[in-house]
Amino acid sequence: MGSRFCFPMSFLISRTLRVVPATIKPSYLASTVRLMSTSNTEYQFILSSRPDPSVALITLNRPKALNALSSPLFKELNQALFEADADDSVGAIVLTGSEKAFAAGADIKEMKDKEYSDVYKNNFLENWGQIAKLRKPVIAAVSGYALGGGCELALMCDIILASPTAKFGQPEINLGVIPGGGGSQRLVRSIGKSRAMEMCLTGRNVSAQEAAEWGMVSRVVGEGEGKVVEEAITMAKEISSKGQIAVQAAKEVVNAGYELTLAEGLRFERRIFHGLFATKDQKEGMAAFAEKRKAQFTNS
Ligand code: CO8
Repeated sequence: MGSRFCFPMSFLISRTLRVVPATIKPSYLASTVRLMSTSNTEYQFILSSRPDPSVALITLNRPKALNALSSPLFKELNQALFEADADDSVGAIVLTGSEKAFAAGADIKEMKDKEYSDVYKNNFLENWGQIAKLRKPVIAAVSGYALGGGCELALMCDIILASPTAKFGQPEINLGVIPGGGGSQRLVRSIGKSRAMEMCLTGRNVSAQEAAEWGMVSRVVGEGEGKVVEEAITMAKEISSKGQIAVQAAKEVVNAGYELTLAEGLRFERRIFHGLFATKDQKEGMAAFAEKRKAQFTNS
């Protein structure tokens, strides 16, 4: 099954090796990256590693700007996501930031002097939503600020785990604009109209606990530096241990539920369910249950 990413060949060929800045605070994340990185590519604004052969960990890494999302950062992020999605050994992807900030929004300093003609003509933000098109599941591990584009980036992921320090918000209203990365649309579907309106119209930050009560995040993970990332990696490993065709199918049908009527969605789910009977993993999974043994999926 091919990726739905569409990158010009020149972009892939012209990627350059860059050195990770030495300013990263020694932490669980940094040590994870140092010890377990298997990626050949080094980046300036992100870290990309494999904490387990089956898990890609991508860490936003602009600490001085609280991981503000810039065009160069998104270029690197899309490349790392593309590589992980295309890597057969990877079953799931974890996206995280720092303890202080998952991401404090789109880079306001990059945007402040842009004109309508620039943003319209160059289709600003068009490539900032690629993460939502991946076939493999993406888990956001959020600590600290997830504001504006940072909140929207988390919402583009399939599962959000939050540390107790996480703060979600859409403060664009304070800048004279509105969410531009799908926040207004995904929030309505995630937490309902009234709460989405409150977030978009007041710009108020929502705590991790409140976000969990509202169903915006799966759960709040116990305290401690790196805990939420550890938990996300454990979850990613668990997902990777399943048959990958069924995993991708499950992601596809859940996402289709965003777009379809109930009748259409139910029909789509049933058709995909039927289709899985053509896979060896279905035969193996059901035989293993009947024989009281662990299934050995071959992703075929
Ligand atoms: N853009 C650029 N720089 C930023 C941003 C940002 N969004 N957020 C923080 N920074 C920079 C600060 O300018 C500061 O830099 P410097 O040291 O050079 O002055 C540094 O990061 C540290 O920030 P603070 O000193 O402000 O740190 P505090 O702990 O005092 O405050 C806050 C932290 C509350 C997070 C504060 O920095 C803040 O309010 N940031 C802006 C939050 C915001 O408004 N975000 C929304 C931006 S608009 C947007 O996201 C549009 C979305 C478009 C779609 C994106 C699709 C993915």
